[in-house]
Amino acid sequence: MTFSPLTSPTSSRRRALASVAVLAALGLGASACSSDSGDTGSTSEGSGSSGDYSIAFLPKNLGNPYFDTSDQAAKKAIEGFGGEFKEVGPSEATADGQVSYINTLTQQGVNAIVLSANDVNALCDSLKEAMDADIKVITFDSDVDPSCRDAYVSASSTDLIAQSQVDLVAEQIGQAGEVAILSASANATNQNAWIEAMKTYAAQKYPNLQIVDTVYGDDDDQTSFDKTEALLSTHPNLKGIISPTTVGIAAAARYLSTSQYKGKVALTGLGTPNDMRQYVEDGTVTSFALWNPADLGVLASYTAKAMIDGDITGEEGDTFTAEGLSSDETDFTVEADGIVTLGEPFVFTKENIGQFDF
Ligand code: RAM
Repeated sequence: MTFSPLTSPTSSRRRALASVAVLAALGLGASACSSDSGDTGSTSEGSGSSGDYSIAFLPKNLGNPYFDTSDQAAKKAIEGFGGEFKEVGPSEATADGQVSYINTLTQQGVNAIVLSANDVNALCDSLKEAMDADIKVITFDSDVDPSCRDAYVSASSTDLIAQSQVDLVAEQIGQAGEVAILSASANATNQNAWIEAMKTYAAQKYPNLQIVDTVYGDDDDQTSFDKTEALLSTHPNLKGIISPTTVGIAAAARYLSTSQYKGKVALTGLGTPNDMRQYVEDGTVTSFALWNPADLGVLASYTAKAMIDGDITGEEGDTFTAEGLSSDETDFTVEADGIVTLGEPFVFTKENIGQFDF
């Protein structure tokens, strides 16, 4: 599947993107009230009738625009098929913060938990308890060990995500020089897989490009900003930064935009068009990549539904359908290790960024 609506604008894409924008403007799915798990995060209850589809989304952290977009789209999809959407999550992107929510959701007896994991192993005990209680466990965006979930909904392949970011930075720095990585949290499964693949690919394809450092901004805006400043003073010859996180790249762009490094040190990675627009327009950033986080939320919702319905079990070759993706794609097949893949990363530039609103 490709992210075709982004490459060739159609009225259906415009409608899909417009609906995301309207939901965002209304603030749906982003309301905060006190949680019953004792964490400092929050809960957002959906209003649909529960049926058999009581589905809880657990992002890495709340207040992250990427997850706001995916979870708002999930809410719409789940309520569209008669289910009840709920979003819970910690304020900081830590595994500890997620465990208490998983335990609470298990006690509540939801039908499915859909989570983006802050750690590959640390959530496993609580997720296995959830599965033992007949709760379907779907990871999306960031996986856990395959033994601790039923299926993983991935934005794209690890290699494609890694290669697109390395190619972008290589193109911007003339394929040579020092590059550093500003990641999310140190244990994030998705970023760690992408970083490993980036290092392998860069060493093979760009022998004169050296990845000299990896630092962690914890998907926290201020920490990411401070780590960018520190990177630039630690590595005076740095030519480029890759930040494979929407929070990190936005904070790094903000730092660079008013610094002496603007236009001299390249910045790319994974960002949302809305976060990055001003930095593309002011020349701080040339290009960056992502997929549509709303589509990821919708696909994860339909994966949960298919699993609750017993249409799929996570076995390779299982097929199911999803509705409402911006690509008009409907048919999906479970791959090896219970993986469902959305599509390919898309590159945003000054020329196309105006077409997107998420
Ligand atoms: C941040 C999170 C998320 C990642 C995106 C690209 O929002 O770390 O897990 O997929 O960036």
